Amino acid sequence: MTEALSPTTGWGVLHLFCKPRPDTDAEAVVAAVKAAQGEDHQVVSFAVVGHKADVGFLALGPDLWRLRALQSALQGAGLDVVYSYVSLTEVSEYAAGMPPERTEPRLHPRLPPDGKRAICFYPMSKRRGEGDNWYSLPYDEREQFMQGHGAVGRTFAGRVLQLITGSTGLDDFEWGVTLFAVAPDDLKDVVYTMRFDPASARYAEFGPFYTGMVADVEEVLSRLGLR
Ligand code: 76R
Repeated sequence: MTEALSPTTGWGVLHLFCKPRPDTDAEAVVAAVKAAQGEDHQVVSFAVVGHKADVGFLALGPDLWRLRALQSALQGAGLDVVYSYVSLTEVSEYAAGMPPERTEPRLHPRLPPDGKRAICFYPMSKRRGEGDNWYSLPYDEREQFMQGHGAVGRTFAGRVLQLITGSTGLDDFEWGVTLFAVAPDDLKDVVYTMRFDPASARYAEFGPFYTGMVADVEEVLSRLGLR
């Protein structure tokens, strides 16, 4: 076995968005997911709605090699990866002062959350424009913005769980945003509401959005007609 490559804090996170081929082997997909689970490694499966993909996997855990092995096994099972995102779990610098019972679930989340079967993923960055440049603001101002953001976010408690994973230097945007919600319109509501919050209104830039339904990998493949 190759020696594990792990972040010093937190876990690796790999979002894979796939499409089946005519020769996709559903049982091999199930086996790939099962093999990637265990010893802190988790894989959340979801059916994707819309043309961008058919099935999505959110894999996370300490060893990047193990995430890579999942990608290879899914490809070997006949899935084409049509989009992906690489990031690491993190505690936001503005949440660093929170007690461990608040920060620990950010670094080592247990997924998927109960009762939140609607999922969306999108990558985002904070703007670095000539006028509005997040990174040229003093810390206190950024902290104020993020306190406002957190206060708006907390009004969605119980309906939406956010998983913010950092990707500066790792992938094309600065964070992966994964939202788990009770109902699909909770996703729309939280993202729309955030658009008015200055941290997003002035400073957020977004990549493509992927939406789906969380279920066991067997169920996702059955619902796609693959088994
Ligand atoms: O971790 C915490 O709960 C503390 C408060 C908090 C932080 C620090 C928080 C709460 N967020 C934080 C950080 Mn968030 N969040 C987003 C988006 O679509 C958009 O406009 C933006 C995408 C949504 C929908 C959302 C929802 N958040 C961040 C960061 C990191 C910034 C950094 O470190 O510089 C990003 C990129 C980001 C983006 N946020 C919440 C929510 C919700 C629903 C909450 C309340 C969560 C809760 O109470 O558990």
